[in-house]
Amino acid sequence: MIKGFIFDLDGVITDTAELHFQAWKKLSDDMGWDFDREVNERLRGVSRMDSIHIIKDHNAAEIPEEQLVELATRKNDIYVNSLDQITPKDYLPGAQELLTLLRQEGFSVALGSASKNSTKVLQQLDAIKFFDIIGDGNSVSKSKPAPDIFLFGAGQLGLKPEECIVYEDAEAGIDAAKAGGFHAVGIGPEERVGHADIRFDSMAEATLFEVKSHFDELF
Ligand code: B16
Ligand code: MG
Repeated sequence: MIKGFIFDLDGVITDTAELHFQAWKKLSDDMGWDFDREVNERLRGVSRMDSIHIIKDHNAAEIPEEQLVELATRKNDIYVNSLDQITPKDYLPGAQELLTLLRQEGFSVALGSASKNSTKVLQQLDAIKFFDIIGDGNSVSKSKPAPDIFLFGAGQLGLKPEECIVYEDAEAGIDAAKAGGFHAVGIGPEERVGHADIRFDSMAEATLFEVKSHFDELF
């Protein structure tokens, strides 16, 4: 039986991808690096340090690990400053309604994000109240596609993976959910999240009604 839901943050609850893009773009411009939206797509759901490695490799730049950490920190400072502009108007369509309904129906709810800034983002959205547990980049060391972040969330909720549905927008996030034995809802195009148990183009379509209909025998 389904007792809990675990949500990714960026691309599921809100679209921080644009703010990540602007911060990486500023850093890349300062460094004389090429960085565009196509490369940014490859950073979806990927941790900060893995992200800078992808950007470095894309530019065939040779930079010692120590300096990469400094550069990632510089990007993060720009990103964190930009989070002040997020308001409760910035939920992805359907996300706030779904979280409200899950609270009303008494489901357990956890966050399972790669971001180390998730608490700040949830505060800006006024979304802390929707979550029993916040699992994020500070909670585990192995990032997606390892299932650790979702196993952490389920464990903290006192639930087994098969009792939880994970919402994810990243390819590596669906891999992580499946590796952990969770039911997976994919948000986004077929080529990215087509391997989820069920896929929707957007959160607006991924309602509790639709998900309950799909996993009918589990409710
Ligand atoms: P931070 P998610 C991910 O969020 C973003 O999609 C990804 O672009 C970012 O690099 C990662 O968080 C780490 O974020 O630098 O704030 O720790 O989709 O896992 O919620
Ligand atoms: Mg995401």
